[in-house]
Amino acid sequence: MSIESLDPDDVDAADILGSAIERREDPALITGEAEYTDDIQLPEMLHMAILRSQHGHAEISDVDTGAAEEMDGVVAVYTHDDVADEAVSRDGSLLIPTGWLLDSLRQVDHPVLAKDKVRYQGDAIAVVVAEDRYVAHDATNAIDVDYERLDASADPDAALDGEAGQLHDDAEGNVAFDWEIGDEERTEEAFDDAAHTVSLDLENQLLIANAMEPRAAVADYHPGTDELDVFMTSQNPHLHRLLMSGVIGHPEHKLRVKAPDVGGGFGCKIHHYADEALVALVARDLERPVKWTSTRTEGYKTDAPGRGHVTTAELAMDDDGNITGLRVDTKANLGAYLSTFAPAVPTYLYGTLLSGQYDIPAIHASVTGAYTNVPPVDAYRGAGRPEASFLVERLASLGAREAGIDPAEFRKKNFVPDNAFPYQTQVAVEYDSGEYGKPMEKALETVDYDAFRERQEEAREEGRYLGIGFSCYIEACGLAPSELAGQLGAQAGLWESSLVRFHPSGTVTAFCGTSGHGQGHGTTYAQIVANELGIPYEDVEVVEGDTDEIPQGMGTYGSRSAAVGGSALVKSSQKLVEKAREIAAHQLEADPADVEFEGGEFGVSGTDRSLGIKEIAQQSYLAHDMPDDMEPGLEATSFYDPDNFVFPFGTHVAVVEVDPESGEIEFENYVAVDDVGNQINPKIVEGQIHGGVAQGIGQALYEGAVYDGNAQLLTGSMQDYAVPKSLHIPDMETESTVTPCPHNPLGVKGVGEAGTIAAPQAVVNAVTDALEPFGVDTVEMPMTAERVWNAVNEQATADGGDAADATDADTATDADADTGGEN
Ligand code: MCN
Repeated sequence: MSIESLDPDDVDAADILGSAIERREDPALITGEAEYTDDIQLPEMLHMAILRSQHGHAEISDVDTGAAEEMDGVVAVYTHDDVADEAVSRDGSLLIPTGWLLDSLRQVDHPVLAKDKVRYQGDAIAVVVAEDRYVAHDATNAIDVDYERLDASADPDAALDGEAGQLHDDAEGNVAFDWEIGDEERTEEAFDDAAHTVSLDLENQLLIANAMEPRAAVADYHPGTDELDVFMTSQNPHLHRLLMSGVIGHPEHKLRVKAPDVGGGFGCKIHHYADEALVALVARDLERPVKWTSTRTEGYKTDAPGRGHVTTAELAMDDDGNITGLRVDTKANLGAYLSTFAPAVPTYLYGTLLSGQYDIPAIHASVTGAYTNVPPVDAYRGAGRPEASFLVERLASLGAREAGIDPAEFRKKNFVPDNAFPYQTQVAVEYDSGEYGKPMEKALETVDYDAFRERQEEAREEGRYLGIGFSCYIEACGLAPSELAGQLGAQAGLWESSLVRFHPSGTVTAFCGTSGHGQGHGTTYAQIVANELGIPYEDVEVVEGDTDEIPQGMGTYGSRSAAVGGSALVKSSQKLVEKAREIAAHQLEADPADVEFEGGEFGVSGTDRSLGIKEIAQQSYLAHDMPDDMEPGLEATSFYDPDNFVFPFGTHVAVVEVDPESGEIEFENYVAVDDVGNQINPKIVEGQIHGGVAQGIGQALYEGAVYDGNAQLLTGSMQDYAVPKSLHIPDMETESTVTPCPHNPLGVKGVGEAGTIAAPQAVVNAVTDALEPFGVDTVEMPMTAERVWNAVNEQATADGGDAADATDADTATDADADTGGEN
């Protein structure tokens, strides 16, 4: 089912919340009217380019900038010592901080410009500022760096084994942290008593975000006032302002960070990088505006990649196929330095989701964070939760196969029961609400599961291999409350803030501290505020992404904006209505308790006296007739700090056909049934699912950052890193169920990452289901044709056949018999 967009004019005001109205931001985005950071042109603006390390790991003995400085058009060249400033530095370096600490964390210095060592290919060594972008880039080539190469590794296992050499003096053995969650002893017992166990070695590969717009920044310093404006591709301007203020030593109240239109982020524009701080620093130093725009190649080398897990996971079951235990050991790649949220991603965003949708009585997970010679690794769409969901759902399919139970039935019998909510998992978190059977049933119906299994049998007879894969995912969004986040190591609160302001003429501006970059907040936030205030949708304008306009904020990531930002807007709107109610009561000569508010009108109960909220707004600014001691004006600010995370869930099902002779995979169908609580705008929800699934399919089939033995990136361009094109993504059938969140005023859960979290394991499970007759139970992502072909042939060789026989239908049928038939 595809949802049809509605013209807001055709929707009754009372129905605006929950309607699939078209996105108001799209006309500007698709007609070139949007203004991205690189579109900004300021008088006298200079351009910055960054010289980056060619090597994955090397000592630097000398950086000769002489020739670059001589070049026409070059205004300045900076190296480590030029930007060091004792006032704001440790050990003579400006350092990039991390925003999340763990007890066992070994923090390491991350200088803005490398001091005497580079630790990944792309590490910044020097910057050139020139009159022209091309001169700046050319001049970086004229800088001579003396490198002495060191052993390097992009692989966390190898780095922990000492194959990468020692990256930092403060992190012996390249161990960034050791972390665990769950009950080890109980889990051991569960495995001792198990009737069936399965084990899975898996790699969750490194992915590069590939936002359509590369990272960029323009900084403009005003010496007269000491104000420094930074326009940048940010998902969280207030957080960037706070961190940058510390890094470059500029007072926070004189630093403005504004995100103009941002062309996608997928996580990679959350973090504080050295690059944007350098733009601000040199603009202040030169007292001229400076622009830096990452090239696509630079982005591949420096945008924080995500995932990067090497894991062994085991599932224990009793005789009836009930899951009794889960044991996980993960090595997590953190890259060369700690990025902003890096320590949280493979720990609290991962380990706490390992119960999946299942009632698992014993879980234990240990995670070792490894420093390696790749760019600092951090959140990429899903961040920790896809890794957890992938592992749990792969094990669920393997467990079903081992226990001889249909994979859908196996899941259903292990779901957390509907009456168990709120459900306390064995990995710290408490799920808010859920009815896990509902999306599963809807998905089974949509794919016509029984008929599929019959078709699959028939197809196998004809030598065609169809497969179906399930993914019953859970995610956690809106990390909260702040007190808990603080106990877990966050160095910031995770509330959200909003300001709702009536103008005297009755229109409204709603400011929110989130910072959308493609999610349609301009539309959905206006729906929320219009609904709360009972005014027309087109009378509400939404402003985000500017520290000068919005009082405070935490930004957009972790699918938190609807649940946390949206709730903050509700709170401000409600405060505003309460003030308006008092003004109305005063002017209507009634007790406020007798004044009811509905559809934008304040009415005195039992009478026909009423006043509209727009009229009250006007009165509040005229201030000619206000209640005693009440201030003029009609606006309200709120901070909303949630009681708990929200836990969206769903079932995704991929149906594929695999050609064992070529290893090619074709989609027959993809069904997504998601439960994101109440939906503010079902069309936007559907769009988020589509985009998210596309990225999840990207991970399953195409994407992956590949480094060689010297930690040189081999997939450093769109020629080599396969971002899926629209033709690679199947038509999807999207459906939903609604289980409202019980603890936020909108009853919403997040949707921005759901598809990315759900899709990879649906596809892998479908491929392994298709190849079940060949005894193939695992194929590493990305499942290229070569990997699939190899999996078929390696299994055939292991079974005693030869590779040539593997794709013979008879061999397949024999293998089918050997492995006990259908899983
Ligand atoms: N929404 C809704 N009903 C719900 C939940 C959400 O109508 N029950 C709407 C929201 O109002 C919002 C959109 O859906 O307009 C996404 O909301 P939410 O799930 O709160 O996620 P965020 O807005 O916080 O967005 C962050 C999320 C993340 S973490 C990544 S990564 C991601 C994503 O959003 N990156 C994106 N979606 C993206 N979409 C685009 N186009 N570009 C990116 O970079």
